[in-house]
Amino acid sequence: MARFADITGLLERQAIELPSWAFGNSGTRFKVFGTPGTPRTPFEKVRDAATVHEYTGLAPTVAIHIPWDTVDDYSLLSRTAHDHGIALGTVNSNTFQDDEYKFGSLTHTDPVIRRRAIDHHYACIDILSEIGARDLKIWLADGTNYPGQGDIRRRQDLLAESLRAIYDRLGPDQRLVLEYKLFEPAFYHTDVPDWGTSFAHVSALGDRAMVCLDTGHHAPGTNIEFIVAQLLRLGRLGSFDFNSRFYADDDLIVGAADPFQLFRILVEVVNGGGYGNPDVAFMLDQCHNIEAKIPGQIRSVLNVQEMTARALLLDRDALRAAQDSGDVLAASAVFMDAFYTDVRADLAAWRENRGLPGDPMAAFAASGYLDRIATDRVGGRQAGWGA
Ligand code: LRH
Ligand code: MN
Ligand code: MN
Repeated sequence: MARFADITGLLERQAIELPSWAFGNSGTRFKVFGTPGTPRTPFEKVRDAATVHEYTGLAPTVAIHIPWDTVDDYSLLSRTAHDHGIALGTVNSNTFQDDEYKFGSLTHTDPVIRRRAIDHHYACIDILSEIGARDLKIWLADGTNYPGQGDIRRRQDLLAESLRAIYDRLGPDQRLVLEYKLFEPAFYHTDVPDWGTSFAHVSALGDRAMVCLDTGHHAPGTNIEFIVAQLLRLGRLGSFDFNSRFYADDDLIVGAADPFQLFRILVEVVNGGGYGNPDVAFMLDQCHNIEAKIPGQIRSVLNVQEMTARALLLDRDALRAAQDSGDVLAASAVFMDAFYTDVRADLAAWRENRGLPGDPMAAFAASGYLDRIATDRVGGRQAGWGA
């Protein structure tokens, strides 16, 4: 196995984008529990995201979601991020909470509604230009609940047309990233349900259109690392939305439900040249419904870092030799050795060498930040739904 000292240079390259909505209150359709100190504005969300970076050195950018993070002055939001040591990243569009999109947005049969949805994406591209970020991420709630409710084929054609209009509006340094999701809120069919559909659309658009893989958006038992390998092979893996799930789109802390799956995914990322590669953005897409949000995000980026370190430590030469000689058990042993390697002490020492706290969770807890925001911020709002 590689030694930890051999991978420290690679670890330096890790950057994980945080979702602004992780810092706001969120919940299920049964209850949204309020948390003292919840950000009241996008500026306060940015401040909290910067705190995660301050303690971990892992999260230099924060994604925004429009209209949840609508502000009068995006340059000011961007400057605020810079003042706190981070930058704004991906702009997420949102056509899933307005009444007019009840039957679809980019796939709607009414050209007036489709136009409105396209215009929303144009507004997002303008924000992207203003903040100097690269990626427009599109996730659509479009779909139907009942067989016969919509014309599946026609909706694909309308989607292709709408995406073309959006893609053609991008600047030369901007990308369109299309996220897929198997189901929810539509329960019968979703217009972009899987990687193949996303791949078909982005391939038709052009080189700057990519697929976003949200780890929570598959059927149970799906071999996600296979999809990772395939998309990297095809040069279309644009980004990850990391989170973990037990049942549906749970949006739990990445690496919490199935650390081994996260390891397997990261092994494929490294194998396929996706690690340290600016074309493949690592992002979180999570909500912290019952746990504290900032430490929830700190825990999450640390989980990704730990599994990345283990994936980088994998003895690829030994693995290849075992694979090529048909030694199934030796191959499995090499693979599992890397997975079971406890890298926490090495990572702590490495952090301290870089002037970061060896234990970011403990250092943050001792900082008093949560008490301060609970006192200073009164009247926080929900992260997204209804915000
Ligand atoms: C959809 C999704 C998508 C949205 C986010 C809030 O389930 O994963 O990425 O933008 O949740
Ligand atoms: Mn997502
Ligand atoms: Mn999701």
